[in-house]
Amino acid sequence: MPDKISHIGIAVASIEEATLFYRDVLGMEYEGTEVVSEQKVKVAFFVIGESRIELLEPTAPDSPVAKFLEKNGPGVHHVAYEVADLEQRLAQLKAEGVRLIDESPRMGAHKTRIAFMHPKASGGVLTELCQPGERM
Ligand code: CMX
Repeated sequence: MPDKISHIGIAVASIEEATLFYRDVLGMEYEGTEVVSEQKVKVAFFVIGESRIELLEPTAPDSPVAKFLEKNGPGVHHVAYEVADLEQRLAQLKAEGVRLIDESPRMGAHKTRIAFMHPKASGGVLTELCQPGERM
C-alpha cells in the first residue's frame, strides 16, 4: 500500500494565471515554484492537509505536459502516491508485469525520487510513485 496521496498534478498553460484560482480564490497555501529540468516542467505547489496540488507548466515544446495540453487542454494530469521504498516497489511492479514508464527512479521536485507507471496500466490515469527527499 502507498502511504498517502503525495500530490495531484494539474497541467496548466500558465502557473501565474492558475495561481489566482488556487491561492486567491480557494485560499490555499502557496509553497513555492521550481523548475524540474529533467521533466521539462515548471511546478508550483499548494498545500492541502498532508497532500499538495502541483501545477505543471511546460518549459519546452517537447515537454510531456506540452503534449498533454495540446491534446486535452488544461486539467488533471497525474496522481502521485508516496511510498517508503521506491526501488523495491518498482522491482515488485516490474516482476508483476505492470507497464512502467520509469523502471528506475528519476529526480523530481524537492529532491523527491519519482517514477511513472503508464496510464494504460492504470485505467487511463497517469500514476506517479514518489519517495520524499528533503521535505514531506
Ligand atoms: N493521463 C492519462 N493518459 C495520458 C496522459 C496523462 N497525463 N498522457 C498521455 N496519455 C495517454 C494519451 O491520451 C494516449 O492515449 P491514446 O493512445 O488512447 O490516445 C497515450 O497515453 C499516449 O500518449 P501520447 O499523447 O501519444 O504521448 P506519449 O506516448 O508520447 O507520452 C506518456 C505519454 C504518459 C508516456 C508521457 O507523457 C510520459 O512519459 N509521462 C511521464 C512524465 C511526465 O508526465 N512528466 C511531467 C510531470 C513531471 C513531474 O510531476 O515532476
